[in-house]
Amino acid sequence: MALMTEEQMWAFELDGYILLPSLLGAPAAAHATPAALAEHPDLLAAIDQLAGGELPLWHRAAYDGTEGKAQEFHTIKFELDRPPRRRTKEGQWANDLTVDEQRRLGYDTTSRPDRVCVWGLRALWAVGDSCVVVCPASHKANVQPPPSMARAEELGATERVQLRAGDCLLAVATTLVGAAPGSSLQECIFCDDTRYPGGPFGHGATDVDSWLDELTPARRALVAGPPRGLGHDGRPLSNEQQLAPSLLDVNTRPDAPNHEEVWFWDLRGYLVLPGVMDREWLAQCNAALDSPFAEANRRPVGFSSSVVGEYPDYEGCSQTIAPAPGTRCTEERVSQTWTHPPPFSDGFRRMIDNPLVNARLKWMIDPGFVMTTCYTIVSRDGAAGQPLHGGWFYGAGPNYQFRDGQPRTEQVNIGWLLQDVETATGDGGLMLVPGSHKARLPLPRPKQTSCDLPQVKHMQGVAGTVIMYPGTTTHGVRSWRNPNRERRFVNTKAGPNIRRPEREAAQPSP
Ligand SMILES: O=C(O)CCC(=O)C(=O)O
Repeated sequence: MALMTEEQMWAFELDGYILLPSLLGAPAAAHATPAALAEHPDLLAAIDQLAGGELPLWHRAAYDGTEGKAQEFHTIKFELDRPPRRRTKEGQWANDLTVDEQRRLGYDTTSRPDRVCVWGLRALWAVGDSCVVVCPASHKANVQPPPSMARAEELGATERVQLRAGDCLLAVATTLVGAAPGSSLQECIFCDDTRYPGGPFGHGATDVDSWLDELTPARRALVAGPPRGLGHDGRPLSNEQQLAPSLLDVNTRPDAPNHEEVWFWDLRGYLVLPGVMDREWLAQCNAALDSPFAEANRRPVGFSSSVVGEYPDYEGCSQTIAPAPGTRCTEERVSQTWTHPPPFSDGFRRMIDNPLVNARLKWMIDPGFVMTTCYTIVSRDGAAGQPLHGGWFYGAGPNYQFRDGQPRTEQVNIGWLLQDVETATGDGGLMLVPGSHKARLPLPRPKQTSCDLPQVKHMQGVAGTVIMYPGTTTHGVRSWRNPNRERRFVNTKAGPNIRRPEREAAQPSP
């Protein structure tokens, strides 16, 4: 098996799965025994490259520089967690998504600051031509439970991956995956061998500890644990009970956040709200932008090195973000749109207190959020876009976390579409890398070409749509190529109310 490329490693970390094509020919796949599939050397090599390796043990006691004391390493090794089996259920997630399963086989970004630990992997071998429905980035989901596969597809949270017989889809064990109808899949689940050492296909056997039998049932339950998934009172625990208290669990008010929306936001790092602006409101903003006042206040955005980089003439730069060939046509903006006098600013000031947007900002940031900025982009045909930026690899900035059962971020960008955006007609505009608000690896291509990675999504939509995303979701702008209409997009931003206190006037000393 060839070495995984940087792009494949990045994609696996971002989306929690990878397709390993043609590991076997179709006839060999159809006749392979389950054991042969589980032990296929190319599959094991891929697992080792994506999740294996050596963990340095950075304990002072193990390595304090004393002569003769060597740094100790732990070699990560995966073994079959259970017997391989044929996936017979179609149209449903394959994952047993109890919290217990997540802890045991999950994707762990918090144990170590220096790396991610993958505790479990799921290989789906196509023994005949198949299709797997995947929910990218669900290996990092913080919100339980996920919608059914059909609903997740409706929400646009899934991808369909076509497999030819002999291909193998390798996923983090907690990435949501499932067979589409007509698929023929053999499943092998692998587990990190040291996390749950136990007998073959059985873990945590405690009945060898006979001293436990001497304890009262109450003490025994506290030492050995109640049967998996049950509380100490013997009642089954729900997923929510096994998680930190969540805003979704306790909040039964009529304006409580919508569970699916919070799930989608946490998973994909954006939310699309169609129909926020009606025709009259759109007309008001567009008329303001047609006015001589707007014409006089449009300012081109200079070619900063962040756009042009080492390519002042866009040589080597992807056409996805370059200006029209032979031109240096740039984006234009009406800055600080809210601060301009009425009536120009009237339609834009309505964006400050829109109830649909603000209801979301309450749970995306916190109920004390503030609006921090507003600018309007009015780019002509041929205008350059912006390379991908945003995300914690690219400078200290707004972050994304999930704390106390709810999402938190320091900046939400709110994009207001003042006209339709369609890739087919040459429109450019906002692009996002879904799931990148939690990415742990930097983009695998230079900034002038990373916009062409297949994981980048062009955000199309009809006029009146609002697109919300944390500033830390990696984003950029496709160049605008439409002679019939210019780009009209308002960008407002909100964040927590972090204010520097006024400096106290120097007090004369008594
Ligand atoms: O113009 C856009 O759609 C995105 C603007 C942007 O990149 C930003 O606000 O950081």
